[in-house]
Amino acid sequence: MDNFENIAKENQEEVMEEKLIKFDDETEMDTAVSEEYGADQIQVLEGLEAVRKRPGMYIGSTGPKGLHHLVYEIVDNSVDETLAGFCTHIEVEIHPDNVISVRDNGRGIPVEINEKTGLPSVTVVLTVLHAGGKFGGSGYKVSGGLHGVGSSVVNALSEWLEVEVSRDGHVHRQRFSRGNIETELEIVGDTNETGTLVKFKADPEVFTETTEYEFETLQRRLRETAFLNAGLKLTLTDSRDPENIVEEVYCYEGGIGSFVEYINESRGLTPLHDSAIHFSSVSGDRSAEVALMYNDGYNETILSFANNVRTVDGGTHETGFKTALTRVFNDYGKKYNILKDGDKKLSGDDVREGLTAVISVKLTEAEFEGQTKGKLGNTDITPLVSQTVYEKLTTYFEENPAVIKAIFNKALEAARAREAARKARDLARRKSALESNSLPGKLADCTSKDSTLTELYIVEGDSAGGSAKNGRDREYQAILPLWGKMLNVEKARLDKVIGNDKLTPVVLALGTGIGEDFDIEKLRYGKIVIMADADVDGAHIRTLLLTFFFRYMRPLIDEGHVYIAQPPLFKITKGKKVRYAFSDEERNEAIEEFGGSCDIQRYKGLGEMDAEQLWETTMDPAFRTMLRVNVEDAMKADETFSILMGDKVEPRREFIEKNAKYVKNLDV
Ligand code: TSJ
Repeated sequence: MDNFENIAKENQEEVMEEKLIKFDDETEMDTAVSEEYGADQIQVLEGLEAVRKRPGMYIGSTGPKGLHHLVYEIVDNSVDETLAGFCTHIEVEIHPDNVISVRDNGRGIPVEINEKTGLPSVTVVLTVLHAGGKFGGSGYKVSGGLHGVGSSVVNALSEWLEVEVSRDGHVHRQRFSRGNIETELEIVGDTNETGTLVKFKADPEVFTETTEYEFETLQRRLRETAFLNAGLKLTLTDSRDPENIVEEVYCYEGGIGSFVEYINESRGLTPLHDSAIHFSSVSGDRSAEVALMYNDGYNETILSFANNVRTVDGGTHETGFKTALTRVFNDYGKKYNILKDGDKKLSGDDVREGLTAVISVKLTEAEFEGQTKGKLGNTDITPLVSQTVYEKLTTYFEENPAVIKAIFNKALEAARAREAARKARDLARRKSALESNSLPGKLADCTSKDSTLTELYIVEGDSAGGSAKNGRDREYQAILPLWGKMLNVEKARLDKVIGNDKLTPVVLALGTGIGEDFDIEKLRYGKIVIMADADVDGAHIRTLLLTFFFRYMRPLIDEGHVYIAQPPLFKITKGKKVRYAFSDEERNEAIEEFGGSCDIQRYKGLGEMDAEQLWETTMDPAFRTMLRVNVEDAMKADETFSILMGDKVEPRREFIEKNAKYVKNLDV
């Protein structure tokens, strides 16, 4: 706590600013509080029987929550006196037998006789149920009308309640039981001080579950009140055990700035900057105050309040804050060229990662919405909050480059992490699509399910695919035609190719899955044969497929499942004699053997062969030759792929020029 108080002291400048605003508030208040407060302004509305009949309607529950609510209702009256500028110290004590006392050093509740009722004002305050504003519309502005409608409710639900008002040189006292007057208001002494003391005992007939207060619950609430009202001193004393009287003091000159520092510290988070960023502004009868601090964690904590009441579900003030925060970051990033791409923007989540913030607004007639009334609904507070945050935070960013550098980097990192997470999600989605048991529509499967005997031919182009389908051995050979032109995706990265689902049919046909999920046991074919033209396009397809297998299905390569078909380059015919040649040498040999003057056909593509020719030359296990791909081949393909598909144009052109011959020779 010592440490924490030190942090609070470092905020001297912000405190100064706040004081100035408080003065503004006060002048506002002076005109706001009725020029001549009169007891006759108090509206007499309803009896207290209703409260005892249905206590839950007034305090929410008669359990521990409702019990503690009694204390809050009383304390709120003193806080209002603070907001009015007349109270600096509030003392709360839990006495033996769970009697509560609340004492403040404000002006003291007025005691003069109220015209309408003929009763002292203080008696009216404690015995008449006030609906809505405390003293009707005209008495108070910001301070009044916030709370204080509940003091008579507390009285009604107390076995007994005593009030002592120090005012006009005297101490005035009155006692009630279950909301009924037990003694008239009487002067019991003289004093030159002012203030109000209320002491009460919750009625066990109402709070049947428990009348025992929890120190920590009251502690939390009073500390929060201290943070929300900078400079206000609150004392909590527990004297239930005379042997062990506990007293704590809560007072924060740094207000909600200290609040965010306290939250970070109590959660063990390391702040990214020395002290909270804290600012506020007042406009007419509304005010907005915001404090924020970034830590090295990943959560966002935003606590918002309207008229010192916590708005658990946020609302219009929180919306204004979030909108402005995102805008400040993006405008700053654009101005200083940190966010360069036109489309690159930080999201709200990005700029709120590791953020702790407290938003506190004060306004007349706050509207609390939603099922639990935890959401502020006043729309006119949004622009006040967003303008304040935008202007003051932008200024702060400009004036504290070191601080903003750390914060901005964190937001950028958050954006990167989010992008990476999105990609991982996409990949996971793709993976699950790749693991489905369905087979690609274009696959002409074989009838045998014995993967030691079956072969999958991956064939370039639809027409070659058609020939392969008709020429194959249906029992053991499956055909999967691949897309036609491969060069169109030359510049695409491999992951993009996968993203485009170009390779999905291959993965589905093999049945193994990819990457970490690859399972060789699920492989549906013992041999995977890549069958493509003996030209540049064909070389590209081989390179792509080998690289893909090498990177994502490595065991296929390691265990020798991948082959490259070797279609002939020439058909040599003389009369009825036919010979296929796979190289210039073989061609010349055949010509010599046939005795010269032969008919020579050069195959430019697989599509030029009919089904029978393709079977005879390339697919018939009795005749064909195939290259089994080893790890070195695949690694070379991977390298080639990197050059071919890489971003750098120069090495790619160089490579293609240098290897033009190679490529023609099927050397992938
Ligand atoms: F209402 C209550 F009894 F629950 C209660 C009220 C309990 C406690 C502990 C404190 C208070 C309270 C009320 N503290 N300070 C005040 N102030 C007034 O009621 C007050 C004083 C002066 C004037 C004025 O215009 O002169 C107006 C008000 C409302």
